[in-house]
Amino acid sequence: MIRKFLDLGMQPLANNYLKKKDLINKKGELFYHLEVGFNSKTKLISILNTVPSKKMFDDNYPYRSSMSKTMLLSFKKLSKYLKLFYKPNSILEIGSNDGSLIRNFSKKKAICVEPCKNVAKITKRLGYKTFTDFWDMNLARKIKASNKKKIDLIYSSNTLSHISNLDSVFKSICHVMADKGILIIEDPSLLECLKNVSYDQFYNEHIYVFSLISINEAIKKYKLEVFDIEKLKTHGGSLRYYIKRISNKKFKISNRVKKQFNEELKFKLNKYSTFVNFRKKVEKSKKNLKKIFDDIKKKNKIIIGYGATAKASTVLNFCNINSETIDYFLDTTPDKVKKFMPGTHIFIKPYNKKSLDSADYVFLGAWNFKQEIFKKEKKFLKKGGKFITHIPKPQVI
Ligand code: JHZ
Repeated sequence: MIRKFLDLGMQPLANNYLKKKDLINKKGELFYHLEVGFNSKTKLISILNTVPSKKMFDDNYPYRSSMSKTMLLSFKKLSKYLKLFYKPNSILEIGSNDGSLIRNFSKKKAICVEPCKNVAKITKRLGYKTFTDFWDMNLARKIKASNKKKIDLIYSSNTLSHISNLDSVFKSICHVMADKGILIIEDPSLLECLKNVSYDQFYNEHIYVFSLISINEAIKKYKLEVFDIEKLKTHGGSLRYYIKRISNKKFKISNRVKKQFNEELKFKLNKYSTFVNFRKKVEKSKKNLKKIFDDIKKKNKIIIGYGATAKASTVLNFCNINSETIDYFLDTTPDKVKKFMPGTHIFIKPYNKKSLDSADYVFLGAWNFKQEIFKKEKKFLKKGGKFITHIPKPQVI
């Protein structure tokens, strides 16, 4: 049974950046009710009203994983380790985006899956075999038919949590994965999300926010198990799950798996009451963030946003903060700039080094890249510029 614990209000699609003509015509902006619930049987945390995949991941999808050095470095490091340790003869990436990970592998060994045609074009152009379909059994059959052997290594980061039918996800993976193959998935960690009060991890694309407990429940009926786990700093704290078939005795279950289980149980991620407490923290966070913005605006200071993220869209729409408070956002993504933030209609300017000169305060939309951004914006900080963040609690830094 799914019990609701959080209501983040009516929200626009978090990656639906608007053109000027969309604002004038008041067209093209779809809203949905963002509610989040806990399934007491599966221990899965999910949004309650899903938006059809085709509406979210269309052929104008703007997100590019290569926009952050942190992510490129993380993918490079992982690729090196995988090649050295697992020596895969074949690798399949589900949700390959602009190829930030797959570029580290040989074109002969790799297969990409990316449903957004505009994004898939990038890996195709680079010479990688790319399927522009959603991940399901039909595609798994198509891939199996086009390959002589089953796949050694399947990798998916920030994608499986975006697919509502998890049974189809894992069944399709089992269909193409070799008996001794491994599956590695990477997604934001529910534990870190709760610790950081990062309620902005819940939005239309994040249908689930996984924990080890819930992943384990979801995969066991497919005779799969997690044999290792890595805690990552990326995306505000993620977990990288190493999964194998239970029948594959080549790898032992690492102590790290037990440790993570115990940590999650200690935090009571298997109990509804934990999430009710979380809701109270979210309400407090909203109140305090609004107060920070109000106090700054009373002093007639200029606030801009940094990183037009899906998360920022969720926070601002939930807290009713719009273009009256934030003058504009800065972003490096070509498909986001010169457009308007969903719902709040804050303009997005292309980033350039001088962009921060006119701002007194900068709202950290990409708070998950705080270190990378602070390093880049030393000059702004040195001259007394301040950042506003809501993670782990609303504050001015
Ligand atoms: P970032 C997206 O979420 C959507 P978002 C998706 N659902 C998901 O799960 C995650 O990604 C993985 C910009 N930026 O990664 C680039 C700068 O401008 O936090 C991006 O637009 N300058 C698939 O949108 C944004 O910030 C910089 O120096 O919440 C970061 O978006 C840096 C570092 C980033 O994901």
